[in-house]
Amino acid sequence: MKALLLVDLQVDFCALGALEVPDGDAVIPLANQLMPAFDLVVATKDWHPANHGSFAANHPWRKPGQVIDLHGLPQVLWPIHCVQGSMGADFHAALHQDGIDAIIHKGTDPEIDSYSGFFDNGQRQATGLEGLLRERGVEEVYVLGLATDYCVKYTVLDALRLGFSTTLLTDATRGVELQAGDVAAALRKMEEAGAVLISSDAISSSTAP
Ligand code: VGL
Ligand code: ZN
Repeated sequence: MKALLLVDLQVDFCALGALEVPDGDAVIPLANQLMPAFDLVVATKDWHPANHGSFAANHPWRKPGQVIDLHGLPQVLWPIHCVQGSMGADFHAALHQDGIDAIIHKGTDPEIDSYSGFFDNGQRQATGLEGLLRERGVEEVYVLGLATDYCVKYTVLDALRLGFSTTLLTDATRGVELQAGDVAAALRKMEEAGAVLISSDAISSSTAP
């Protein structure tokens, strides 16, 4: 069984969003096109409480982009984004939500961030994504979404670590690129860990009727 993982296709990561990923909107039509080719489609949502520790605004005199120690883990500080129930946390309006079989929420604990769709950044709490995939007999996962150098990267690395055969759809992901070269480094790291990197047209054409 093959699953498609849609990582954080939310308003705040798209154009004019609070944590805008450059050209992030470009992945939405690709997600829509790919969904019907999979047995299972799971979407993750970054889903933070307003007091989340990853928000610079929750730390006096801190600014987005700075790194702090958050309960023992290095934490990049971000603008307030994807607050539970806010419009910024909604899926992008053009995403075909009918094609989504399950939604996994992450980043709900104010004390720790969760870039991966599988576990928090300390690998302490599972989100339920692994259980869902195992229950449905999924062995292969295909990943797309936002952002390449954060949530996509850690989702891919965890999927590989858990033994899923993992493919990144490179044209259907965009990065934050806080530092120049972050996206290239993330791609390299995923490939070194065993991910297959392909362009999404390889899927659409091989599964077309
Ligand atoms: C993300 C930064 C903070 C992501 C989420 O989806 O990549 N990045 N929260
Ligand atoms: Zn976040």
